[in-house]
Amino acid sequence: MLQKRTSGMYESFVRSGRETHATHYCAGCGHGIIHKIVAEALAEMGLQDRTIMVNPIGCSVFGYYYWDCGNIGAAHGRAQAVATAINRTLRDAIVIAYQGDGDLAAIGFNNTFQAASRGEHMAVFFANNAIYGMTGGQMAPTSLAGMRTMTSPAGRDPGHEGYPMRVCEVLNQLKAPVYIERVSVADTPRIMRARRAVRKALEIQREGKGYAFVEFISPCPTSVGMDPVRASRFCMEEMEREFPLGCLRDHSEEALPRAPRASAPTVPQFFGQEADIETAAPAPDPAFRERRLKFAGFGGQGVMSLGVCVAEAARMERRFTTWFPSYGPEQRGGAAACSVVVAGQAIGSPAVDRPDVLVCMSLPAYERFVGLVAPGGTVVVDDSVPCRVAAPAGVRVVALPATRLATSLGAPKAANTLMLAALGRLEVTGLSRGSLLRALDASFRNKPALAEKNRALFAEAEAWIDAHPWGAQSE
Ligand SMILES: Cc1ncc(C[n+]2csc(CCOP(=O)(O)OP(=O)(O)O)c2C)c(N)n1
Repeated sequence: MLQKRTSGMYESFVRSGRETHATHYCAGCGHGIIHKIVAEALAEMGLQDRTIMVNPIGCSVFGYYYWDCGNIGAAHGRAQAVATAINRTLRDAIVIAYQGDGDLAAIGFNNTFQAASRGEHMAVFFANNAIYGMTGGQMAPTSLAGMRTMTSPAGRDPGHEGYPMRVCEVLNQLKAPVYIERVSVADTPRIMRARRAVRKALEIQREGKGYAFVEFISPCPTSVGMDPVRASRFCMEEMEREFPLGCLRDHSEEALPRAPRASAPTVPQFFGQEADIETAAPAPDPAFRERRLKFAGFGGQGVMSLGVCVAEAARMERRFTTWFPSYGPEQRGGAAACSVVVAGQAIGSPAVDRPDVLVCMSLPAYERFVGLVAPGGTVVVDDSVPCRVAAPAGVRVVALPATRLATSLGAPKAANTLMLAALGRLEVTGLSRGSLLRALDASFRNKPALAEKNRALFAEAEAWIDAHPWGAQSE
């Protein structure tokens, strides 16, 4: 049966255009076997069209040349973080993270542990060959005591390098995982057992029951410096002593399928509960043009709360929104920036690399971000900032005397409120003046005197803006 071609794999592997029917794996490598049994299971269970495989770094990085399903690459060790994002966005997808021991148990261990602890809905296939294969045989967390590797030429010394890490046993301390099993692909009976484990893990995904982890003891003849037969014996005799095979946990009977996503998820409010603020879920509106905004300045200038106000106004209008802060190391005076996205549908990433709108309250902020503004975008800058760096072509720059005006009105710390008014007048947020003002009010809900003062400042800023048409200031 294992000799048969499976439709879970492509017919040819066009990796380099030379040998399209051969794999890039060395003779006797376990990765090829695991690829095959995973592909077979996907095809036979009819899951290919729903599956997204996440391949991080290691010998299996080219998984996408083999598995005929969705594939996404991840940075070294980050497969389960990426798998988490996919699975939370595409809830019907079957998500698989396929990782080696260096990837999963060294650089990526925290990702592994946290995803397992959260009980993310994914199948993790962990190829443990006790060594870093791709990079030429360095010691891995799972290298055996006494094992010679490139970085432990005298043999792994537990007193110096620690003991081999038993990942299944560590994960078995956690509450959330549904299924944890260690199998091997070192000989045919073991491969048959491994096939069952793969199907079990995928079954758990199909039923939406949670986190399933399968470790494969897998030979790496090249890096352990043995021929394929000896490398398989090494797996069965030495590795299995350290990593006993078997099922550590199977809660698949008791585990409940995950509940469908609530049609109206509760929305956290940026400024806490308040009776007159609606808490309704965002209303999808694909026609709404997504706005990506960046607010930047020094800590203490209020750029963070300015971003929060815009996000809160968006929430009040039942837009989808994110607010994503980025702090410098100091709380006061250091660089501070935040990104806000206002959208009519679910937001893929809260990071704003190419803002449509940039609000700058300091020179370093201006110089750092102005070049990133998207064509057709707008920069609103405090006029104390000398704009020596030109904005990209097609980007309008508007200078507002926010700090000067706020100071002359007796509220030097409220320059951010003036910026908010400017955003309203410029109509660059896609949000109404009323919502911006209500969000501003909400931000001072426990300080009525300040709320009133800021409402007045907002109006003063608008009056100033109306008296100084933007056209005259644009570049
Ligand atoms: C951030 C980063 N650090 C280091 C590397 C180098 N690197 C590539 S693969 C690898 C280890 C892979 O070993 P493992 O996860 O055990 O997979 P195998 O190749 O044995 O299947 C390392 C350290 C990298 N690509 N990226």
